[in-house]
This record gives sequence, structure tokens and C-alpha cells, in this order.
Amino acid sequence: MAKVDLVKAMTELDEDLVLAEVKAQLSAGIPAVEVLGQLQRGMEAVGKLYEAGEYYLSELIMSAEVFSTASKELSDALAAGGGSKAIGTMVLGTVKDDIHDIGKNIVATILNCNGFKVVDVGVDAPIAAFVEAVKEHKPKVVGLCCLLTTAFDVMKETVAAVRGVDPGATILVGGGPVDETVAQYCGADGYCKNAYDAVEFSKRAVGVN
Ligand code: B12
Repeated sequence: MAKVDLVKAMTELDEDLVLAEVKAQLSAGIPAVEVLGQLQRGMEAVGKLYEAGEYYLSELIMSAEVFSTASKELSDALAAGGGSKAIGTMVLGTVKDDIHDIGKNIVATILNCNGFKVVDVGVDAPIAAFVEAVKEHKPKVVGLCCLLTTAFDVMKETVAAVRGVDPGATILVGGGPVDETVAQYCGADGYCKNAYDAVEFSKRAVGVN
């Protein structure tokens, strides 16, 4: 039987094939994190096709649906790596004007599985929502998710507002187009390229190795 290319199946939005291959890879003992990585590369390819004008908004919406369905298959396997002891709190949200939430939800799931209580302020979250959550929950770590370059400025304002309330909190940023330069521009303490880096960074922030 020919080997299925999961990245290609995700890029081509072939939901049945994606689901079947995710199940097959998990049954074959491939780590969930590796399967997730392939799905994510497929999503990046979808984004590039959209940028090139080959895919339209309908395909972006479809990609989100396929990804969400497939990642439900992965959630138990991803959760299996975690412990149960709470080691810290993270306030997490997607910044104002941005409604992308797939990556944020993965970060929330994986941090949760690794002992963090995650307070999710949702998507298109006003600066005040982050500020109020920080006042109420006093998190050691605050995570801002942003996938739109047009929302970098509001992310910068959000970082400044959170610092105003709690200068000691570690602020992390992430999401497709975010990188180290963007983190510096926004005045954040760090950038993480994926949810596992976010766990490592957050653990260091709360003094756990
Ligand atoms: C799916 C998708 C959508 C879906 C979102 C559905 C949903 N529920 O989230 C829908 C169809 C709604 C959508 C809408 C739009 N989208 Co869109 N979308 C995408 C797409 C294809 C995939 C994003 C995704 O989910 N990736 C998979 C996840 C798992 O990856 P991730 O988010 O990067 O998350 C990982 C890491 O980044 C990190 N991470 C994520 N968040 C955080 C947070 C913290 C704190 C940390 C530490 C780490 C971290 O960990 C995650 C897991 O490892 C991207 C393409 C791309 N390359 O990103 C475009 C993309 C982001 N979209 C884009 C655009 C333009 C739009 C629209 C403006 C389109 C339109 N004309 O309406 C709207 C914007 C709506 C709005 N106001 O927000 C552009 C943005 C371009 C830019 N330069 O800003 C992109 C890059 C596509 C492109 N190449 O043109 N989109």
C-alpha cells in the first residue's frame, strides 16, 4: 500500500484521508507531537496557497475544520504526556481584532497537560480582558497569540498594559507570523514557535525544570 503523505492530504483538505492517516500513525506508535507537526505543516501550506491566490477564504475555513477534527483524535494522546500537579497559572488569549484560535487552543491543552492552570480569555480579546484576568488570577506567565501582522500593534499595547498591572509576569507571544523580532517589538519576554517550547519557557518562568 502506498504511504500516505499527511502534509499533502492536509494541504489538499482531504478530510477522510487526513483522519484515516492520523489514526493509522497513532496506531503505528508515531508520537502525537510528530503527527501534530505534520498537520501544522499542512496548515502552513494552506496559508501559502491562500497568499498566492490559489485558495480562497472558503479553503481557509475548511482547513480549520479539518485541522480541528483531526486534532480531536490527537487530544488524548497529547494529554497522556502530562502530569496532574499544578505548577503555575497562565493567562492566555488571542489579541484584539484576531479570531484565530486553533494554535491558542493547542497551547492551552498542552500547557494544561504539563501542569499549568490556563485561564483562557478567548479570541479578539480586548486589552481590558487580559488586564482583568491578570489582576484576578495573578499568573506567573501571560501568553498572547496573534496571527495577523495588522494586530502586532495591539499586541504591543496589550504587553504594555499587562506590564503596568504586573511588572513581574513573564509575557510570551506566539502564532504563525510572530518571531523573535516581533517579540522584541512588542516588549515581550519571549517568543515560542510551538506549544512545546511554550511549556519549556513557562516552566523556566515558574522555576521548574
Ligand atoms: C485556519 C486559518 C484561518 C481560519 C481560523 C479558524 C480558527 N478557528 O482559528 C479563518 C478562516 C477563520 C481565518 C480567517 C482569517 N485569516 Co487566517 N489563516 C488560517 C491559517 C491557514 C492557519 C492558522 C492555524 O490555525 N494554524 C495551525 C496552528 C496550530 O498553528 P499556529 O496558530 O501557528 O499555532 C502554533 C504556534 O504558532 C504556537 N502558538 C500559537 N499561539 C501561541 C501563543 C503563545 C503565547 C505561544 C507561546 C505560542 C503560540 O503554538 C501553536 C501550536 O504549536 C493561516 C496560515 C498560517 N500559516 O498560519 C491563515 C492566516 C493566519 N490568515 C490570514 C488572513 C489574512 C486571514 C483573514 C484576514 C482572511 C480574510 N480575508 O478574512 C481572516 C482574519 C479574521 C480575523 N479577524 O482574525 C493570513 C494572515 C496574514 C498576515 N500577514 O497577517 C494567514 C497567515 C494566511 C496567509 N498566508 O495569508 N484564518
